[in-house]
Amino acid sequence: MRYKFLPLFILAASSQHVLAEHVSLPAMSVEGVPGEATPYELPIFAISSPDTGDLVKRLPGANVNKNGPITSIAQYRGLFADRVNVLIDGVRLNQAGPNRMDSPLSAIPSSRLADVSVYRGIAPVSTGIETIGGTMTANSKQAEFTSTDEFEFHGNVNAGYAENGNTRQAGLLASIANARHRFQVAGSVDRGNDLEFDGGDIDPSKHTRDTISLGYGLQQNGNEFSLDIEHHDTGETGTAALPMDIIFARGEHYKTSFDKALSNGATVSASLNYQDDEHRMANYVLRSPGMMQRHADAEVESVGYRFTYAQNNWLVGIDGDQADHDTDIFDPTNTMFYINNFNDVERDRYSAFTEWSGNISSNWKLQSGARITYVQTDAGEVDSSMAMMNANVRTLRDQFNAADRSQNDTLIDLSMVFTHTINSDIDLEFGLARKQRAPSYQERYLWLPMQSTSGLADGNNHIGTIDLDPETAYQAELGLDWHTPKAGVSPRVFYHHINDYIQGTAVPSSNMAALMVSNMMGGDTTPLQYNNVDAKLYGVDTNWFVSLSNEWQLDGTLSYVRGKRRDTSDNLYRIAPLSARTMLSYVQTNWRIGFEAETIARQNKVSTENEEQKTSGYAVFNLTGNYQPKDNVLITAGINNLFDRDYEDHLAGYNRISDNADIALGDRLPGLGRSAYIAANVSW
Ligand SMILES: [Cu+2]
Repeated sequence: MRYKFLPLFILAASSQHVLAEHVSLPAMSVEGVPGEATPYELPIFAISSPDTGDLVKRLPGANVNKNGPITSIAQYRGLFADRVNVLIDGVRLNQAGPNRMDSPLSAIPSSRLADVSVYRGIAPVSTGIETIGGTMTANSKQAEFTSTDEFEFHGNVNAGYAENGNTRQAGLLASIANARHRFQVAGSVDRGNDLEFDGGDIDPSKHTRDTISLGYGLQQNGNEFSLDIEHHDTGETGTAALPMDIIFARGEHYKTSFDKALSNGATVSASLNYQDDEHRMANYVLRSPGMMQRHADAEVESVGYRFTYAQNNWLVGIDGDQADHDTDIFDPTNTMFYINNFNDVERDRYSAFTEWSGNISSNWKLQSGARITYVQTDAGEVDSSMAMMNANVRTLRDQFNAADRSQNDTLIDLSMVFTHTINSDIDLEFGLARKQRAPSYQERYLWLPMQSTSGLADGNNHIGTIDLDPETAYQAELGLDWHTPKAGVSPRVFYHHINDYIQGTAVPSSNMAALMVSNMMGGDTTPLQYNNVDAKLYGVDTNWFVSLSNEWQLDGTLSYVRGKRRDTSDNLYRIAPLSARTMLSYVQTNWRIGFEAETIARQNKVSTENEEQKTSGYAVFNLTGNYQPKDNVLITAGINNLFDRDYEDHLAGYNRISDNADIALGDRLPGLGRSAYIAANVSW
């Protein structure tokens, strides 16, 4: 059962009917609202953007760091990038790009999306390895088995247009299935020109992306087998907050899984996935290069696996993955030039977990888990053509190549979440956890001062520290779910105490070679070096709804997080400001209109270490409507940023383009201007 706020409940019921395959419309009576489900799933919304990140932003406590139109990096309660475990169709993807240009959320276009969700608060250990910043999931639409031997043809097609950037998107799912076999094909096309704001154009912010996938499923006597192959291809796409733009990011993902129900009531599951991705980025195709033309070629190859055994209240499993990364930088005007940015980098994880969940008394529930993980990282020797002429590059290269680059970490995660039912309307939740994360390969192996920083986009050159320690977070959570048919609210208060938090700190003056090279590479005289520091994050987030009458509904979310260093008086970098979404809806059986306010506070608690700029508060208003002329047809339309408000999203990066006529170099990138959109969704 899902906790849908009343207006959204109806919207979700109607749109899900359209989105799901041949499922009869759920009854619309609302008698008692079930408690909040785990994970908290977002009712599917009018899709006005190709970016799944724009839906993630609607989850309580969640936000996205946006380095480009389809390069959203998930943020949850102030932690982002490698700290948040994002599962796309159940798989944690690795990124070819050392700056997350191919972020996990970019792998799933909104036109193919079935749902996005977040495990609110402490993520169960079974949801992944390294879940220090929680777990989010995004799943694509899947065809279903039918109930007879007869093969049936079903499908879903949707297409949308948004005025801003002349954005076009379409997605398709078609299937032939009976009760035993399921064949499906899915695909999508996304195109968009440079986006506009009240003061001009955001250059470059065009995007292009195609995906296609083939899937087969077999079910028989309680056993289920599936095989999916996905090809995705992002073409020239702007990332104005980063030093280069995407030329392409493409590859194949393979996934197979097998589930078997045993006669003793247990279930065994096994899955295996493989990905092979390649990526090129350049600073001279979608922007003018300034002094130096550069492009970089990056690739990742990875294998992941998972076996679980579930019986009664117990779940035990082993899982892991192994990833190989390479990135090289070139100069198109000088074939002799090269830099091994990352050479033959490996990051392998081996993990085992156990989880127990169930009732410990009539009104107390417990979900508890423990996980142990062994992380092994290593990097090959590096070189650069610059080492011949430049003694400092030579020094950094020789130091790196002489160092012991092979590193091992053992991580232990523990979690306990108690839910206490006070009465049918009120649940209390209390959780405690210890979660760990091993350093990323960028944090360890970035040997030359550069900006390959997993999408930080702070403009600072960074260098790695090979022997960094893992981060250890102690997390506490207190929550309330109050839910009646007429109103509901589910606030959560949280505190994270993080030891050895990994953050760039000033490169010491003793490291002359790094300081000199940093000055040469983009003129950053104050580069940062990844270091273990101490941090804390705390805050509150909630969703809520009130049904004012049969037709008028009010609902929203509110998210607040404060992130601070504990070893200095500084703040953490790129923390979402206090944000609220409030929607007033008028709901009828087959149509609905909503008026939404996004109110965002200023962010003046910024990181001095990362030279972060403050932002002002603002409010943006959106108008949205749905109309369902027939059971299987849904039309959505609306206008985002109705009053064409000019604003700066604190989580957008800074403009890195010197030849942008409308935005100064180093200014924060503006939020999108007004955009009217329309989309249609048809199922059969
Ligand atoms: Cu890239």
